[in-house]
Order: sequence, then C-alpha cells, then structure tokens
Amino acid sequence: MTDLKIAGDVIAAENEKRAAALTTDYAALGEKLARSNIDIDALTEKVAEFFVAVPSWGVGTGGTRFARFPGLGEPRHIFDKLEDCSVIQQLTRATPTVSLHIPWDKADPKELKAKGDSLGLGFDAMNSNTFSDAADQAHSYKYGSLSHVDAATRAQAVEHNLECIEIGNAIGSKALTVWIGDGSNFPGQSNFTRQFERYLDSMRAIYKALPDDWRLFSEHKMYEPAFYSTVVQDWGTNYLIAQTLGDKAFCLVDLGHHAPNTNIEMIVARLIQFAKLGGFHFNDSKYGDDDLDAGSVEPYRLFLVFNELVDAEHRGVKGFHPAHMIDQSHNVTDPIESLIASANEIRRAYAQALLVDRVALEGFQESNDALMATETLKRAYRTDVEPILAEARRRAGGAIDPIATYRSSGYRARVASERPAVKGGSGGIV
Ligand SMILES: [Mn+2]
Repeated sequence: MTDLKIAGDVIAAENEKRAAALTTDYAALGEKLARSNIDIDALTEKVAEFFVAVPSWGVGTGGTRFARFPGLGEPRHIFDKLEDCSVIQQLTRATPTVSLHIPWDKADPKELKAKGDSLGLGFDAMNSNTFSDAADQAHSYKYGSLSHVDAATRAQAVEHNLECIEIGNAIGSKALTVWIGDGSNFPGQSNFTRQFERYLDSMRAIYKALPDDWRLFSEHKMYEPAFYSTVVQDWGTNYLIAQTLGDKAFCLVDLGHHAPNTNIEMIVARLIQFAKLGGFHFNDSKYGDDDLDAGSVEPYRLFLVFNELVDAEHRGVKGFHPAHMIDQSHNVTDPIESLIASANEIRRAYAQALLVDRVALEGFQESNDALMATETLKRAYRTDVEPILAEARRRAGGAIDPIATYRSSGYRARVASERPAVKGGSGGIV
C-alpha cells in the first residue's frame, strides 16, 4: 500500500473542477491531429510512459555563493526529501524515481529502500560528491579529488565512489554519475596532461568496480568551482573519457554546463551517433550554470534537444536509452512547484517532438528546402499539447492541474508545522 502524501479526495475534487474542459480540449486537439493522421491516444500513451528522475537535492531550497534563503518546511534529511519527491510523483505521474547524492543522502540502504517502497518511489543514478569535504574525511578536496596530485587523496575519492555504487546496488540503482570540481584557478597551476591522466586512472578504478548491469556517467562542465581550467570541461573531453573507459561508460549532458550559445542539440546528436549519450541533467540557463527551471528561459532549445532524442527513437538506434534526470537549484520558488513545472515542461518538449513530421522533414532536408524544414519543426513546437499532458496525468491517477492541486492540498503548510525552520545566511549551491 503506497503512503500517499496528498489525500486522494483532494486530487479527485480538483480534477472534477477541470474534467469537462479537459474532455473538450482533448477532443478538439484529437480532431486537429487526426487531420494529420496522428492518433492522439497513441501519443498520450507514449507521453505517459516518459519519466524523468527528481534530484533529492532539488527539494531543498538552493542558494548561491552569496546567500541562501530557506523556504518553509524544508526537508531535514533524506526521508523528508523522499516524501517531498513522492508528492511530485503523485501529482504528475512523471517522476517515479529519485536520484540520490552521497554523502548528503547517506542512510541505511535498507531504510532507504523501505521508505522508497512505501512511497512508491524507485532510485535512479547515484551521485558521488568529491567537490566538497565531508566532516570526517582524512584528506581535503581543496586542490582536487580524482585528479589530485596526492595518491592518498585520489584513493579516498575513488573509495567514496565505490561506496556510492555499493549503496546504489542495495537500493536498486543502475548507474553512477561522477561530476568533479577539479581544475585550476591560475595558468600554470596544474599540468593539464598529468592531471587528466590521474583522473583517468581514478576513473578506471571506479569503472572496474561497476556491476555488469550498471552504467557510469561522467558529467562535463565548462567552469566553476575552478575558474581557469576544469578537468572535464566539455563534451569532447567527456567523450574521450567514455571512449577510454569502455562500453559501460557514457557522457552525461547537463544542459546548463555549456558556454552560452553552444549548440547543445548538436552535441546530443553527435553523442547518439557514436553511442555515448548516457543521459541528461535537465535545467535551463541564461548565462552559465544557472540551474534555472527546465524550459523556463529557452523552451525551444529544450524542444530541439528532444527533437534529436525522438529522431533517434524513430530510427531505432540500438541500445538507446538515455537516463532523464532533473538538476536544478530553486532559490525563489517552492521547490516542489518548480519540479512539478519542470517535469511537465520536459514532457511537453517530448510530446512536441513526437509531433514532428519526420518523413516531410527528411524530404525538405534532402531537397534543400531550408524554410519548410524549419517550419516543420515550428509547426510541431507551436502545437499546444497541454491537453495531452493533462490527460496523461489524469489517466495515471495524477492531477489535471498539479500545481493548483498542490496548493489546495496545504502540503507545504503541513510540513512547515512539522519541520522546524532552518537558519539561512550561509552560501551553498545545491
Ligand atoms: Mn548536473
């Protein structure tokens, strides 16, 4: 029996208010799509089967290096975080798994598994943390972790990743994501070649410990916390890592980890072509690694990324099953609302990409009809697919309007009374 945090009658009452309008809108859209020989129900089924993992660290209020302004009823530990994640899943039915970050979420794996089971949640990729020092660790990561000049520090960082695999194994995870903050702040501070060689050696040790049915994701990021050079700075380096390590190693693309104006959808296409796309951290950005909500600034870019994913799906690319995860920092919103909205935006981009007439597009590409090719994409993007998204949620037992339903449930006020307020002030990106 799943322990549901939002009362079923709240969802039913909220859905009741919107059911008739949804039926009308869904029928109208169905009629419109039928004129293009698209079966709306088949589309709704596909959308309903598209899932994205929620990051455990996303349900707490984030911050910047300047300050953090906590919200009400912030989760105190991983078990509170899992409850918040279950609310997102209950209302959207798009987020049945949670991605954990160790040591932040460290707890007895049996208790983690039991809590996940009770809430109807599974576990997605594990995330290691060697970009900050844990309270009791012997060697500091101030000057790096997996690529540190000191062998004992590297060994400690490798050991931590092995522990993440062990915990993940006990709770049903099948992947490890490694992102490091290693790099340098001054020209000359580090030898690029030796530093990368040390990183590869450490990653080889982690790769060796990976269970057969696991995947290892390395995540690139252009800059920050190191501001002159970063060891895994871009998709080229990331590809070299995945290629060097072996078949179970893949590249993870965090949408916010590129220079502004980078053609991310093209990077995605390249990684798919060479079978090294491991998955995504969805978010949005304007300037850098802003960790803004997915689809909030550049929804068309999100659509173009999904256009590549659906193209690969359409072509039946062998072994294509990228992991979908959200990685955002919520500074000014209720994190649960941001994650609900983001999960919906991600599904929206997927639904729009499914609407692209791929036969027509290929024809326009082959005949050099640039205008009609781009119009083909725009036609799909301009379609208001909200009735499909809402219907997918409704059919799965979720909310037609998940944010309105969340607000009327009073969940935030309830947990605010149960969870003592956290002091703000200190910086910290989560
Ligand atoms: Mn990320």
